[in-house]
Amino acid sequence: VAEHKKLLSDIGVDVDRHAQMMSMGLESYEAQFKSQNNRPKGMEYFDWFMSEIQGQRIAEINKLRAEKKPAVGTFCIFVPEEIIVGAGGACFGLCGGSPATIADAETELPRNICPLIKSAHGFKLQKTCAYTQSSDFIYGETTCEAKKKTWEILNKHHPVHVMNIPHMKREKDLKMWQEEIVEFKEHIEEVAGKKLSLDEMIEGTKIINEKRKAMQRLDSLRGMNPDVIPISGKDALFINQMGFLDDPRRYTQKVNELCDELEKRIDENNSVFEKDTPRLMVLGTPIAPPNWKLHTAVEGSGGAIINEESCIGHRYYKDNVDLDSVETEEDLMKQLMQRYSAVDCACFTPNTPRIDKILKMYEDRKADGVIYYTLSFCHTYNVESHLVTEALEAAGIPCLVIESDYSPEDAGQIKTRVEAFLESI
Ligand code: BJ8
Repeated sequence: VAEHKKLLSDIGVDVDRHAQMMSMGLESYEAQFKSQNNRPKGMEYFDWFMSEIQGQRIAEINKLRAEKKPAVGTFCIFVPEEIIVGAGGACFGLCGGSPATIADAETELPRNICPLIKSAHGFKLQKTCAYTQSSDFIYGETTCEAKKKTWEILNKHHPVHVMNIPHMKREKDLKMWQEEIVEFKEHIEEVAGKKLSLDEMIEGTKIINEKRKAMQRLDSLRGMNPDVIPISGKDALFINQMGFLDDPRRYTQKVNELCDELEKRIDENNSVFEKDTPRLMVLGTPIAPPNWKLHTAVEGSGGAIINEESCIGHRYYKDNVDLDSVETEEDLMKQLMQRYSAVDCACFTPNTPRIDKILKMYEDRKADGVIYYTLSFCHTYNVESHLVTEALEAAGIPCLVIESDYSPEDAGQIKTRVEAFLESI
């Protein structure tokens, strides 16, 4: 413990404040997760990971840094993590799901922007996220206005590398995107102090492909069988959240082990929910830990969440990089661009493939309804909800729209609305 405290202090963490934050987080996890019935045994690993979330994993990342391997923190799924992993480094999501840092952030940022950005910025100002403190640089992107402008301020406190993500997907936009990926690779080479070989990058890509495959497997086991739901939505969400922090090889192995268990549960008809529990999909903005408010409300009101069409969810793992035709570095950069440009974030115009995908996902999963969830002041997802709900209505799909921030105050109101929705379907 003393050694770990020293590491935290060496990387600039405010150790006392961090300890308070961690004990609040662990208490909340204990109350919301451990109390669930009939959890798969494979959740033991993820419970352990939670207990070490700012412990062993932070030590592992800093060991890599000592070997001059890049450590990159991110808030967005456009980061080409294959390149970082190919360089032997670590790519991880940064803390940005807690209300406890927002007041500090508001000393530098306006109040009326999305809570994810404020929470993340506040973690840097407070120095209470050991991941942020462990990163060589933060990956920023130009997806929404609030993020784009926050990078300029965050850069005063921590190095930020901004990648220009276009807002349309025309030929000329995709060409620019590919150039941005090349530039990102050069930045990683600068941090690593060496050139990256094609083989190294292919190896990194294979590791991340395997990780995404394991997440796709989990997605299909939890949501595609109408008779048995072998894991709660809350546990599955947590596994997806941890995918942004854990070592990708170990994570892949643990998710696959859990999936083996879920397959057996399905064979044995062992569901964590009672028969005829309404099966809901969640659409929308990222759900960063410890923001478990929606899942707790739904699953505490007699519903089951079987999928998140979210960046912490399906949008992150739905596509792999096609390596079949890759012979040169340029081929790989093109495949990376193609894979990342298939991400259907609401920052794009038009974004119709997202609507087609949602309708198909709903049909494949034989779901009973959807919740369109957006963070307050996320204009892209909020505005896009109009076209999405219109398409859902035309298809006769019940939908509840929820806009919320990180404060606990609306938890009761959300639960009441969810209960009424569940009764209506
Ligand atoms: S790919 S959704 S992770 S940008 S920060 S857009 S919630 S106002 S996080 Fe996002 Fe990448 Fe898109 Fe996904 Fe809205 Fe907030 Fe902006 Fe946000």
